[in-house]
Amino acid sequence: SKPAKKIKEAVEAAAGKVADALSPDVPGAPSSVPPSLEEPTTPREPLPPKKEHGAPDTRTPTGAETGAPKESKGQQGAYLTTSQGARLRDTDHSLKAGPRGPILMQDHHFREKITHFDHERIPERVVHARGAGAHGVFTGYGTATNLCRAGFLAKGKETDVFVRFSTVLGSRGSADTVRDTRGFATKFYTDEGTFDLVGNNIPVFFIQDAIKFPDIIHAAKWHPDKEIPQAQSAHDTFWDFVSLHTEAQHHTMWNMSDRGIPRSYRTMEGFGVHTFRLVNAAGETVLAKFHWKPKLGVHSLTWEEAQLLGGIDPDFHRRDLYDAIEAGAFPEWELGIQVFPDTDDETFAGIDLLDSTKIVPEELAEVQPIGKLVLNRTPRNFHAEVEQVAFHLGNLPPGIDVTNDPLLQGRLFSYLDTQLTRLAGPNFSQIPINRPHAPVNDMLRDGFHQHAVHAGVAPYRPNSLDGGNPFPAGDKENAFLDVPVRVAEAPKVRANPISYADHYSQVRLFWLSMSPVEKEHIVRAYTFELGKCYEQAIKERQLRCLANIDPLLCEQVATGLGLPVPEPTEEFADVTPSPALSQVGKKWPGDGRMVGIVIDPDGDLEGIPLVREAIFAGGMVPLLIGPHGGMVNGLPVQRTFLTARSVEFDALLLAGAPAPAPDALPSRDAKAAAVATVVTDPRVALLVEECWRHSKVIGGWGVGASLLHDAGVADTPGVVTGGSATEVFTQVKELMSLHRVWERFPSIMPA
Ligand code: HDD
Repeated sequence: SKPAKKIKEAVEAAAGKVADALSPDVPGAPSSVPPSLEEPTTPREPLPPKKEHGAPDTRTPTGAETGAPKESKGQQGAYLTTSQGARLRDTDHSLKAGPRGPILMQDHHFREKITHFDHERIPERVVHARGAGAHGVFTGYGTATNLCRAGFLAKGKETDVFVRFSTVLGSRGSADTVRDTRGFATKFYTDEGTFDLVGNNIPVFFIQDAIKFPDIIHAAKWHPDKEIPQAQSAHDTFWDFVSLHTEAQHHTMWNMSDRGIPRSYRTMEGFGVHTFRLVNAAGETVLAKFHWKPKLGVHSLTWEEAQLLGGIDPDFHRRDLYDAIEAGAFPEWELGIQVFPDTDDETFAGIDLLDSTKIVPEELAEVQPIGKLVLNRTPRNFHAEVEQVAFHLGNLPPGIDVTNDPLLQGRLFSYLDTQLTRLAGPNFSQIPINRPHAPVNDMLRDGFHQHAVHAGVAPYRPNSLDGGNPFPAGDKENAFLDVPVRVAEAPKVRANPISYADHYSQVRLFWLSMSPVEKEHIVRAYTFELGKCYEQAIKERQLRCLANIDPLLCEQVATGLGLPVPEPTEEFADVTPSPALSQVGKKWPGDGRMVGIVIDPDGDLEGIPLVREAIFAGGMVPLLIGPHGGMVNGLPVQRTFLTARSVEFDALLLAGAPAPAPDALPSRDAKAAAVATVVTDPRVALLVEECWRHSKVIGGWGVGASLLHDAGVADTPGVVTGGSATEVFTQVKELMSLHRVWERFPSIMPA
């Protein structure tokens, strides 16, 4: 690898004039001399403002400051007022000409209340409309300081952050658990200016050039005539596009894998996707890709769970994030970087680092941890924080710069632009959640919703009236550095580099890196999604793409669709699988996982208090499921047989085997399920059946164990029946660290 570029001299030459102007003798000693004939070269006090320039220095607290203490969550003050502070006598009756008369135009309170309500909504994001957010803290490890001068990466340095997770395709009110990419956008409020790392849970993208973004989104969102389907990729226009525009095949395979249906935001990886350029204090540069690694590991739902949750709890991911934080199981990620030498061709191991449809396998470039993120505070007001937060890739601190990736370059335009409509004007960075924590001294003025009352008379440069302020900073003042990389002398063209034409090698790499059970899921996902398409030609065209990825994959999906298997049109690339891409086969902590415990008055409930303690001690949450609410034999019930559904639990314990209640779901289906499995309450039978099918760990003792024996599952992998309540849970906990009992998931795929 070539040595990193030395660019300090170039920068110093450019910044020399400024650095001289800000020589150390002068700052900190501003004078109040009147403007001279010359342009000031050193900062000094502006002229004193005219009296009428003075702005009110006290404000009515709005409660909108994000740093305000949690206690001020409720309404403020004892008395209701108008927006102008006048106390109100009545807000329940409009002012009318007599009790039966029409409303009077003069009812200002009525008009103010209704007008404001009429305008409560803002346009949803054009993509990533559905999301959830949380506050937290990032702590630098100091391991990146030799590569990157950004202060927030220094050892032990703590920086406030706000993270917004999202789905891409659905509207604001759509379900959380749909098959889709997830957004993972982080705002670091660093002392040197805000850094927005706007990434996804998938490290590659559908397109190589930002100019194609409207195309992929128009294809992937609902059909324009009927606005269906909502938040789905299982429809004709999506598959029409990705089968014609084959650079999308890599991202599509990730979508069809388990990564498309995460178990929780807490169990997702995050990726900055693009390659960035890092600059250290000596002005040396490297190229780097950002990775977020979740402490809990990467885990997913099963497809059936995801579908059930769409109806049972469309807010599943949002709820899971907030419940975990409020229970003290703070979600954690490590930020890591893959580092590459900043060579002229911007490639590594033959991989084009400017092509966002390619990864660099971790086996080729290790992910080096550089800091830790902990989310520890839920939003106080969803609209103020999660809805109004505005990310932008151009928000970079000194030490991190962009590259020429054409996807990144286009994003630099789009994110600023979109907020103008969404947040109604150019002053969105003054909204509390978007305010930098670094001091701001810009010359941006006026515009809709201007909240700042700017003093001074000279928001322009050069000036003499405001003492020449503000001055550009130089290297010594840690100014942002646009790395003076060489822009190739090349003709102006609408074209891609040759390397961008490889659309299949890394899709094959991903497929071959999967375990058998993950391959099985991918086959089922393609078969399901293409099975939902109407146009035969689209299915056949996508099969032709699969034929270029892997013959077994193609054959399996074609069989499921009942279509012939096409021949590949390209040679298979010779790729080395990357084990790091597989989610299966490791052990993980159980923080924040849900353990359902079925109890009934005739069950063996003696061990329950100890088991609950052990579950809490493991950082998990026990939920007692009883025949009715309130208490059962002195134990508090959190879910009833009516409100519980298996999808909420990561594991199930049975301390009882309640007899069928006469009023239990008197539907034919429920009765059939009970008969088909075992004689107990059909809703409990369904819990066991689904947990077993979804490869979750199940344990039982006493009559609970008998139920599992009667149901014929006691001797299957991941079902624990021997011993006391606490002995059963100890084994259950150990099995849960593998996430699921994948041996129970049928797969015909070879390893
Ligand atoms: Fe984007 C939002 C991630 C390509 C245009 N994008 C948005 C969000 C995330 C991403 C996480 C939600 C931010 C939030 O929570 O407010 N986008 C990505 C990633 C991409 C990507 C990882 C590729 C590597 N995006 C991309 C392109 C364009 C956009 C190529 C346009 C040319 N994205 C937008 C947008 C959004 C947005 C229209 C909608 C709302 C917003 O920006 O603030 O500007």
